[in-house]
Amino acid sequence: MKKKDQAPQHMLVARQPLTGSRKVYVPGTLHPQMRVAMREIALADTERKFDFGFPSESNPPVTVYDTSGPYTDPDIEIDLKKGLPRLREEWIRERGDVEQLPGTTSDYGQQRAADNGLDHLRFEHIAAPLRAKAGANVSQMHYAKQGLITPEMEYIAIRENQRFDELPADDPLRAQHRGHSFGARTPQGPITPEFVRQEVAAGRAVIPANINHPESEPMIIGRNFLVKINTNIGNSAITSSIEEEVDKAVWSCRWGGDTLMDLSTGKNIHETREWIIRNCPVPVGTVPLYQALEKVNGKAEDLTWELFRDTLIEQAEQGVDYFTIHAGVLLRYVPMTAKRVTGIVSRGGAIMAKWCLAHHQESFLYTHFEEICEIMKAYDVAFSLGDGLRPGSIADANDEAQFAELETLGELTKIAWAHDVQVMIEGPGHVPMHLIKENMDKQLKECHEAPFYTLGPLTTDIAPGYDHITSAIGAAMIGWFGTAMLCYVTPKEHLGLPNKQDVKDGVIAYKIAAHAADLAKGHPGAQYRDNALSKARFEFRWEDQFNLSLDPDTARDYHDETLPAEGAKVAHFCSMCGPHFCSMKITQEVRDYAAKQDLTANEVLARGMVEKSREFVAKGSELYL
Ligand code: IRN
Ligand code: FE2
Repeated sequence: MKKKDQAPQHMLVARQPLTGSRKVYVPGTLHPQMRVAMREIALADTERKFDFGFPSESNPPVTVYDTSGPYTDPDIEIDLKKGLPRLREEWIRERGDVEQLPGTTSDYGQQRAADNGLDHLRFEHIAAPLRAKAGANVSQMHYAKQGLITPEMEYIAIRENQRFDELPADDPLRAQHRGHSFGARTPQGPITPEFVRQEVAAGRAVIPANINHPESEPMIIGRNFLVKINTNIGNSAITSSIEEEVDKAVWSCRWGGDTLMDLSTGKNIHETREWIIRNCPVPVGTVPLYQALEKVNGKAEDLTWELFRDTLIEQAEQGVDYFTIHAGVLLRYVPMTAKRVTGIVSRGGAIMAKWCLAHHQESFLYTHFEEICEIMKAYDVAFSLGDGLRPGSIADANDEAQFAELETLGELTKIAWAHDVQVMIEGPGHVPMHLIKENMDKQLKECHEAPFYTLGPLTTDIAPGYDHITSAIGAAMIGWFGTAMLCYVTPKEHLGLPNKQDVKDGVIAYKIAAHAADLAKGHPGAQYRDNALSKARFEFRWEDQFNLSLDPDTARDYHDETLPAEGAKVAHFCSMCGPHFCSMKITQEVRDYAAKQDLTANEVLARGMVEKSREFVAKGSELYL
């Protein structure tokens, strides 16, 4: 047996907290047994290096949203063969509307593993899956519409607030710009559990929370909340092992991935997914059509509704939280793509287009949509209605095929909502900047404000190797306009399967886009971290500047490349300008000097007092440490 196929029992996943950070837990009020995980970044005191008699002041820690799960809590033991602690299991059972199925989640998978001689890939502790009792609907939307605030909803409210609501009103770091939210109802005060409930009931937000994925920490996708990012991982037939995929999953959560899609298409699809779901602290999505296609050996025309249905149930029982379903690719839309530069670039879209043409029939995803809803509500799987006709090039952006499909997705949204099934809508693709806004406006209108979830969009086609950047530009814009979740793109897009470094680069690029959008929307609390980091930067608290950043390791490495000495971490300059040209150092000296003289800094500059400035220069050079 090849080494590659060995079970990842002793796999090394990143376990240590991010530097300067520790895990903190905030208890619930409605549900006091609940503990909401967050990350707290400790900061150093502000010390005045100039001898003007100013006292040092302390800087309280900054709390930030944390997607890394139990991996960054050194007190929690993790065994990848057993999976993560089952955080939501009790909440789910206490609702009294589920039953345990006979057998294990993965009778199918276990059998397949045995047949293929892959016994070592069997997951050790698979609980029997849960399903809604006959006639019950276990979706968060169903509960929300009934007026019920679930523990998941309270968890989310606390999590979104990031303890910002606990800060004193006069905390100077709370100062923020007003923001412009293009009609989103970005709350100005703290987010309440009741607000979460209302947004889910109205279909404006989605909580992906399959009852068979109790390991995941509740999160919300909606334009009145923090903008989220999705990461894609998954092996293909050609490369990558289970071990690498689980490692990438944990890695993407570490850097801020809010949800994760397993897009595996190769062998061992079921086993790979089992390992990922059991060890994943964020919701997991899939495109079930990929596995269905594997089952018919890649022949799209051999797909049937029955085979697809069984695949949905198999994955729902395993705990997949949302399904990309390309139900908007209708037979009559396929010819609209004929004159495109890049035709159909969606894998799922292309498979369905081929099926429709081969049978000259309407897509079974469309004709059986109500039956799909029945499956979704028995496990609380959310729809992510796929954009099978998204543009794959700048030339094809906003064309007839794309918008025809969007209209159909709006029609399907209404059907899903009638079943109390949660829905988000997938969007493009490749779109130049001036055509982006139209996408958001049309989506809100056609899809009745269901959350938009977009792939980028890439704002130009000419930078393969850098498509995390071409797309983060579009993602920041569309996030600002109201997109709820941004699907990351890695530097390997169009070129190959991403490795760990690509995953991290993609995540960070998208965290930047999402946060930039939160700032522009005026999301309460978003600017606090910028204020804290800028203060640290201005005060030459280098470690704090690193630790408050999205990627402390890279920030530190870059700094240390030129100034590796420990002493440089308190120095009042960096190698960019050197000691004598640091604008921030000079500004601080001006301020301190002025305060000493009882003048404002402006007055010092405006008066141009020759004598004073001579004295200042002389004194400054003496004072510099
Ligand atoms: C997101 C928005 N539009 C597409 N996506 C993602 O693309 C989707 O969530 C899934 O991860 C992947 C599906 O790709 P195909 O099958 O449409 O190419
Ligand atoms: Fe593309």
